[in-house]
Amino acid sequence: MKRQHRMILALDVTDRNEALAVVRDTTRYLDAVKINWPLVLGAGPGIITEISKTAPVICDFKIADIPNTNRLIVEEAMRLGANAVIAHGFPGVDSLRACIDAGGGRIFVVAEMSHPGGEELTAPNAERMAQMAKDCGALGIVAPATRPERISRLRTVIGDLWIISPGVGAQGGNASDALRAGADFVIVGRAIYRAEDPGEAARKIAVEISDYLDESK
Ligand code: OMP
Repeated sequence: MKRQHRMILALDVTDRNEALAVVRDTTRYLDAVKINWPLVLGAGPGIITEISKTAPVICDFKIADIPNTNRLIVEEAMRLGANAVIAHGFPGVDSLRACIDAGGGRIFVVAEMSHPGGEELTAPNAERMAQMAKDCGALGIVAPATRPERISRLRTVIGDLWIISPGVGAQGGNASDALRAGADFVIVGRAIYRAEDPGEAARKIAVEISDYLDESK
C-alpha cells in the first residue's frame, strides 16, 4: 500500500456487483479499499481476493479476541489477499502482538473511534492504545477525522506510524482538516458509494486532497 492519493474507500455495501462497480469507478483516486463485515457477509470472503487484484485491501475486522483467535483471523485475512487488517487494542498487549506477528506488522490499531460514542471509552484510552500500537510494531492507528485535534494529539504519541482517519463526509469530518491535523490517509464510505455518481464523488474529494497537498508544500 502506497501513500499517494491519501484516500481509502470504505466499501460498506453488501452486494458483490455493486461493490465491484464502485471499485471500478473510484480505484484511480484511492490507495486502498477497506472491506468490513457488511461486504464479507453479503458477498462472501472471496470478495477480498477479488478486490485485492485491483487495489490493496484493508480488512476492517476490528479484531478483539484472545491471541489464538486473533492470529487465526489475521492469517485467514492475509491468505485471502488482505494487505492489512484493523484490530482493537483493548483486549491487551498479548492479543495485539498475536495480530502483528500473524500479519507481519501490517496491522492498524483502533485508537479513538469517530462516532459520538467514541468519546465515552475510546477517547479516554486513545493515547494508551496508540502507545501500544507503537510499542508492538503496528503499521499505524485509526484516529477520528471528526475530531482533528485528536489526530494531532495522537500523532505526538506515535511518531511516524501511519494514521488512517474515518469520519469524512457522512460523519461530518472533512479530508483537508484531517490531513492538516496529521492523518496520512482519510477513509471515506457513504459520501462515495451512496453518491449518484461514486466516481465523481471520489474525484471531488481527490481534488480537495490535492489542493491541500499543493498548499502545504
Ligand atoms: P462512512 O461514515 O460511511 O464514511 O464510513 C466510515 C468507515 O470507517 C466505516 O467502514 C466504519 O466502519 C469505519 N470506521 C469509522 O467510521 N469510525 C472508526 O472510528 C473506525 C472505523 C474504522 O476502523 O475504519
